[in-house]
Amino acid sequence: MNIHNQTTFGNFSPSQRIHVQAGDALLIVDVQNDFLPGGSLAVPCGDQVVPVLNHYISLFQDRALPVYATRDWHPPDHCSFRTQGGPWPPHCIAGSAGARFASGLKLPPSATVISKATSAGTDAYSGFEGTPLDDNLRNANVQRLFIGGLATDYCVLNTVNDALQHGYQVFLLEDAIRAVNVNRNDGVKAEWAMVNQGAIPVEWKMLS
Ligand code: VGL
Ligand code: ZN
Repeated sequence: MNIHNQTTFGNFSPSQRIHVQAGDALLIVDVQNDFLPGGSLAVPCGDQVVPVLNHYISLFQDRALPVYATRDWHPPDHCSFRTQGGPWPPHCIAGSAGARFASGLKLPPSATVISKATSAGTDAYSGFEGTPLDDNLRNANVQRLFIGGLATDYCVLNTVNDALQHGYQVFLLEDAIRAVNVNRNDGVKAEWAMVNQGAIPVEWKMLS
């Protein structure tokens, strides 16, 4: 089933092309080694988002539009770790190899990096939680966000929902997200939840 066959989204019909323009920004969520196959919290097929995101990066770079990248950046005793009673294996420990952006991700030098969940006692699945992301976007006059990355059912979901709450128009890059799927269908459920909140699902071929 392809979400694009279902309906229209707000003012957009799925056949319409979306012109990437001033006021737009690319927001890449947590494309870090620990979330890729072989990492400590591997997202199935998480590596597949990398080449697709590189296409989006090129498009935004070519138009001199801003690129933002969030990263999970935990202390070694973070509350989300099983060692501390949390749900996850230790992952994305600040400064570790696992916390580095995927080596194949062609982040431009001008990209703004946003670190999140940096203190032991609080988790943050959203790139807006406890970070300067909203201020940065406002200062850059960003109105529309094109969001992709990992993982669909956690940090992408929460970042997209917060972006909508903050008043941004959100385009969800459906070909550049992958889910953890702790429970079967968590990923598709998350996609529907984001669309239900107002995110517009797009894929590479729809942009111009
Ligand atoms: C994430 C689980 C734990 C994510 C971060 O980036 O989606 N998932 N920490
Ligand atoms: Zn985490």
